[in-house]
Amino acid sequence: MVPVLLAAFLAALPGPAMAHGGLSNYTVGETWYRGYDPSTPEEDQVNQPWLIQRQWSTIDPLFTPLSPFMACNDPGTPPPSSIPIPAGETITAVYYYWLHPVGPMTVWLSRCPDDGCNSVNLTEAKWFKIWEAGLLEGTLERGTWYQKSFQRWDGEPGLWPAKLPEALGSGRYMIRHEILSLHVGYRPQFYPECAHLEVKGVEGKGVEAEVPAEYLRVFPGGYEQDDASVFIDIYSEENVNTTTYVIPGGPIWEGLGLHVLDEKAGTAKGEYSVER
Ligand SMILES: *[C@@H]1O[C@H](CO)[C@@H](O)[C@H](O)[C@H]1NC(C)=O
Ligand SMILES: *[C@@H]1O[C@H](CO)[C@@H](O)[C@H](O)[C@H]1NC(C)=O
Ligand SMILES: *[C@@H]1O[C@H](CO)[C@@H](O)[C@H](O)[C@H]1NC(C)=O
Ligand SMILES: [Cu+2]
Repeated sequence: MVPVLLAAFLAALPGPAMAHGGLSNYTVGETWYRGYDPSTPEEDQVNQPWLIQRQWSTIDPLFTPLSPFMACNDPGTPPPSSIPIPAGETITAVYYYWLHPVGPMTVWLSRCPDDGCNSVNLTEAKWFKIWEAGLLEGTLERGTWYQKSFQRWDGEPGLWPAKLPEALGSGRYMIRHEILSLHVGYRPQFYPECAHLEVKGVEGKGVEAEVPAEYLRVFPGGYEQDDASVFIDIYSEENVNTTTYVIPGGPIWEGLGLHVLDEKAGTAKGEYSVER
């Protein structure tokens, strides 16, 4: 009886509620940029001039930080276009039906060579973190994670704004959004997606060229297989009173000049009005 009721309950939930998820669209100011959609045919999307996001084939997560697709998901094929954006501007990632509540969210940038991002070997790309948010208050299990404030059950889009450093050099970049969901003990779920950016910033190289090596990460490899922030059971007895959580991937380099704490305090909803 119980399984039947459960099935009926789940069937009654809106569309993708059973599923996992991913980053659907981006906005910069009033402009929408459509991302890849794994639920519509590949041939309608790859090589389309509007595509600015690397291809991801499924809303399912990667279950290990050693996945060869940790950088930009599977298959991570590059798009034909990129999002034009000034340095210092905010880019907002748009998700629909993000339903997981626990774990950190991070945003990363990687500068591409002058000939663009398409030839980049993703497993060698060096990324620096520009945004992060984890546990905002309370304990690991019962407290509030930014991811929980980002969760939307009502079909409205979840909005995730992040500001680019103001002193970036003009050029091509990849931006990588990663949600790490920790609602299953010792079974992390990684949801990375990448888009291509054409940044108008300072001439030539900017602050990105100065990021110290210890702040750069490659994926896979950016998180250790035994990272205690990745392999964690938030429900364990030893964690029952734990109110701190170290976001994996190292800190954000202060030299980037980002006001990270202000952004962390912000809420994931209601900051922008969105036309769907
Ligand atoms: C947002 O993404 C969805 C899914 O990829 C797509 O169907 C929709 O057209 C996008 N919205 C806009 C305004 O581009
Ligand atoms: C990408 O880089 C990895 C690691 O250096 C290397 O093993 C692999 O052969 C490279 N792939 C291509 C297509 O060059
Ligand atoms: C958690 O806190 C409660 C209340 O202070 C205490 O009784 C309990 O022993 C603590 N448990 C652990 C594992 O620290
Ligand atoms: Cu999921």
